Amino acid sequence: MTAPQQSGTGRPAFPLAWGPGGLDTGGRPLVMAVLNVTPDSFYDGGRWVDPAAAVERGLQMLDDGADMVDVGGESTRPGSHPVDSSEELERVVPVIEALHRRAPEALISVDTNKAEVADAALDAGAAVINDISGLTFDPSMAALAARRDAGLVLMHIRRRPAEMQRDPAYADVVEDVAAFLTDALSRALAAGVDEERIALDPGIGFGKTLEHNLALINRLDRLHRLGRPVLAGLSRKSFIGALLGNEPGARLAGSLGAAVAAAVHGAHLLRVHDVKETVEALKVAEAIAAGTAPDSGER
Ligand code: HH2
Repeated sequence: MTAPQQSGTGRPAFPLAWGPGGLDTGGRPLVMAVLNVTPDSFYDGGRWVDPAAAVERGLQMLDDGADMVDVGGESTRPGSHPVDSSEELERVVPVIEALHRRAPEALISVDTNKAEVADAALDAGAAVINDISGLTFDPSMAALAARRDAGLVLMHIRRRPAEMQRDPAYADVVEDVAAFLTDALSRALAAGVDEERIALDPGIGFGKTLEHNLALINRLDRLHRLGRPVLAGLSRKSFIGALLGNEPGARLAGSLGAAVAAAVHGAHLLRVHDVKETVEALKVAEAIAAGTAPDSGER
């Protein structure tokens, strides 16, 4: 096996076959833009429930430099309960369809843990399934991802969102999450999903204390041993509020600090609400880590 290429911040680059040309995980972390078409997401809930507004928001985030847009129709914030698949379908399908029509080359993922919703989202133009349950909530998800040749994010979660923040405990959070993701990856491969279509995510905030979240972000590089790109969702999450004593609306600076730290510690992709600001922060961090500007010429 040839050694994977290293980026400026020392991440090994793994091939990621999402979209027609695949994604380059060898440069600065790629940006997955969050587009929640829900009434109750912890930060953008209620803002994009009108499908036309959601589509404009998606196009704006692509213009701002997003590498892909992640459309979600069910909040999985701590304490949340699942919505019916019919409701989730009604929320996400029209938005994915219209976004795909307006920007046919854009890479779209669907944030769902239900195979039925994922299937319809793929028909509507999504190419990636972002499953926050790491294939544990819906027994048909792995086979669906394989049959549809979809990209797949496998995320770690402990229990269900409704009860995940009740006394989270691990023997060793970094090793326990790595073991969960190793298992999820094996199940995906056994179902026939192409390895190059899979990314892994430690699930920041999903059944974790502040200490657990910090340890996981600090050791994102541990997941490189699984041989797949690492995605992290840190944007405006409560661990930032716990550190700064502020509400989601005031967590932009904290989120940018977290994004840069995650890049340094090994994230290949970041799931964010604030695309333009994050892309700029990552470009600067990456250039400094590489010690050279991506194009020549001093400014
Ligand atoms: N976090 C959220 C939702 N989906 N997917 C991945 N892969 N990783 C994450 O960390 C992640 C995720 C929660 O954030 P958000 O979508 O903004 O909120 P809500 O669940 O309230 O809709």
